[in-house]
Amino acid sequence: MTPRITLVQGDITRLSADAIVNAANSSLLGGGGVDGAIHRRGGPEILAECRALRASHYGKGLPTGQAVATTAGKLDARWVIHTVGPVYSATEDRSALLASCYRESLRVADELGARTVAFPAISTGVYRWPLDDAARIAVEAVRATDTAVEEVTFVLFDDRAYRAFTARMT
Ligand code: AR6
Repeated sequence: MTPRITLVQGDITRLSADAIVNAANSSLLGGGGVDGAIHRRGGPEILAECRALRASHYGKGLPTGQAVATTAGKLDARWVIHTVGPVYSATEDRSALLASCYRESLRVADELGARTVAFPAISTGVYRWPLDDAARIAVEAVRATDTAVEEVTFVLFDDRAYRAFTARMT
């Protein structure tokens, strides 16, 4: 099955879902953007689990395009799924890695038994991926994934991102 897709404009840390996806970096130790917001609102429990995951599995960091889950701390969710988007490159096509973030996050969601998953627009902030292209890759990747997840919500922080995703939904 492929999930139903919903678009919402707003702050992903205010959303309620089984799993909320974080646009993390490979250190798993937090950062700015949506990553900073998730750790701030979710509280220290999330970082503690990230540190433990680093120690047990990801000493060299979580590779780009992969995903891993922790508790959601104080967020209104059961899990946070951390994925590492690629930094945009104008000279190298990294779109398979961006698609992999969505596919791998949904695979982890399936392992957890999550039925509702919220995604931010991965790589479109600090990692500079052009919004229109990122929206196309995100929607195509979710539509191409066979998953038991029933609903995917893209939570777009601003109007520009919301419009870019809306344009890809037709
Ligand atoms: N809710 C939803 N979307 C948000 C929120 C929020 N609270 N805050 C920002 N966005 P970014 P990246 C949007 O930079 O490009 C971090 O430092 C934002 O407007 O968060 O994947 C990590 O630690 C943009 O559209 O993630 C990494 O080092 C989108 O989320 C690096 O940034 C993604 O922007 C990852 O860069």
